[in-house]
Amino acid sequence: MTQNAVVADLLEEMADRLEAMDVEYKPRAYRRAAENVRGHPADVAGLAAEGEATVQDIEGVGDAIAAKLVEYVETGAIEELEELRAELPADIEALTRVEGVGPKTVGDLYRELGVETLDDLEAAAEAGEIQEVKGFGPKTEQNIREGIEFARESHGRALLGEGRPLADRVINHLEATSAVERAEPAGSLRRWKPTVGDVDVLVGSDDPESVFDAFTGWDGTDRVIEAGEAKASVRADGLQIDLRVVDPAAFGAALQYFTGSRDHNVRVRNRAIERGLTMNEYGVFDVSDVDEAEQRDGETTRSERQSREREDAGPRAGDRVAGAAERGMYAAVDLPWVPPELREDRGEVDAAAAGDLPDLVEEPDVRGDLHLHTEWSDGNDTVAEMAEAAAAFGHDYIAVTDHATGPGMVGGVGLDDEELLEQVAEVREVASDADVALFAGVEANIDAEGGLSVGDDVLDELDCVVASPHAALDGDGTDRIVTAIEHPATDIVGHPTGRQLNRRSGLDLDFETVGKAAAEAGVALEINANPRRLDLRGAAVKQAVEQGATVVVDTDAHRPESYAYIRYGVHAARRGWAEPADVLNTQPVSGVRRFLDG
Ligand code: DGT
Ligand code: CA
Ligand code: CA
Ligand code: ZN
Repeated sequence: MTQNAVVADLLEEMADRLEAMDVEYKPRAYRRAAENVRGHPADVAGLAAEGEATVQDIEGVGDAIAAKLVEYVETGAIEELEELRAELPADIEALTRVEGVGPKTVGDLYRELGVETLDDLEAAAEAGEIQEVKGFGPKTEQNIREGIEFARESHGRALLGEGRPLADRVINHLEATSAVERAEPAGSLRRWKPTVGDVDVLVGSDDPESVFDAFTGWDGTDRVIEAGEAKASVRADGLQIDLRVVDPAAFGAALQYFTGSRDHNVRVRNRAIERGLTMNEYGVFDVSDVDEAEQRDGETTRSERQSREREDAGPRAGDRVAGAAERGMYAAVDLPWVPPELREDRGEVDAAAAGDLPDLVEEPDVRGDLHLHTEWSDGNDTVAEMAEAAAAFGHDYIAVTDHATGPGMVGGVGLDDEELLEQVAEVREVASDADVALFAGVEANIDAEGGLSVGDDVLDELDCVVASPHAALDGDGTDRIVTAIEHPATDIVGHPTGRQLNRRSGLDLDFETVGKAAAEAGVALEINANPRRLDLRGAAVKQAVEQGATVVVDTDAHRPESYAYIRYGVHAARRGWAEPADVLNTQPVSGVRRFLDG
């Protein structure tokens, strides 16, 4: 997104929210300004930096809106917008994707029924509550109900954090069916990609019919989309699940094929071709006695590949040399098994061939969580409760890192310097009698210049300083983040890009530069495991770790249940080729203390 589009989106959100609050005239003015900003040839943020007078040259931008644009450029936020968001905490962008639901409807349904999300809207419609609201009727309610699914789908990709639990549930159900020999997730879900197009599940069975019956009859299934001989698709929780059932003798081959990625599979298949073998979803076959024409060199065009795939789908020729186990598929082309998280064609096949695959970090390696919130800021629970829950989860240590005040913090959420010192005292007291070690910390805001929003004397009192960007999250942020890394008090950079999946792409960072700076300063780069963020993402982790940077997998938990998000972060680390030694919180508490002190 260009800067102008970002600014236009904010103005449009202002318009929507003002309209939802039944404010007159202003929404139209904001929409008109948004349209003109979007189409303006020059960089509007740059104009705004020159002052209100300059930005008023844009058609439809009067003094009030000009002041907001200048405010945004200077502070990274528009205070009135933040206030409107706090006053009407509904996901207006998602809700207005439902046909027939405009900002006014969002305002009405929030005030009358507390509807904030698509899930809330669906629940209210199912319960017949919407038709009871003044100005609404059964017809409107019915239309809303029918529009919700499309609104969800139109969003495109689902979060891994939604797809994984769904896959776990359906696989549990299938495994209880006696006809199922093996059931595994496949596709992007098995590679732990942060977003998934659908949920792919693979079953090995001699009795596909019983498996499909169990699948389409599952009580989690909302609707059967397609039910064929070898594949069925259903909709569940707003996601599509594709189930394929294969002969157990070919399960490993199908698992390898349907895990992807396509580009990874092309590389592996080329090794088969080099060895006079064919490789497809049914196995690896030695065709040297069967069909000379099948043997080609590694360079194949896309259309050749596609025509071969069509042939492969037919009867299998030659002797099957692998197929039941996935490991055997790789062994047949002289490779060790490649963990699914690495199968993105980022050099993993060459590394495997050279015996250089990383020894990836695993979920049980993680011993603590260094970024979480309590009721001191916007968390749900006390310090003592979060400590107790961490011990129950199996952690050895946590850092309590509530928000500090500063840019991006709304409605008095963050702690000022005095409150931070009070909290340190409480953390020390809880620590004296807890089953986990506690670090007293803060999540400080990184301002537009890379400075931290907490006084230096207070930072000195804290064990663990997480510095995070919360506002002005677009454009190149490399200098800003490097400045924050170089602040002597910074221990961890939290969610370094500030991205939110499906919502905003966050800062552009040069991860080589950031990784090098972090390595030099002894600062850890966070892999925020919250499934809405997964920030840093795998590719960025790989670049940073190659520069010698340490990463840390944190959940940013605001309640005890969120400690379980850690697995998404660990798999993001694995997508970044991280080994245990690259990850700060695989260390025992003594090692972490040394890192934080250093
Ligand atoms: P997604 O669903 O968009 O998140 O991404 P994937 O990777 O799960 O893609 P999907 O669901 O279309 O297919 C699952 C895997 O199956 C994919 O990673 C590779 C494999 N696959 C599916 N269709 C083809 C194909 O026509 N050719 C090749 N080479 N592989 C395929
Ligand atoms: Ca998929
Ligand atoms: Ca699929
Ligand atoms: Zn946080």
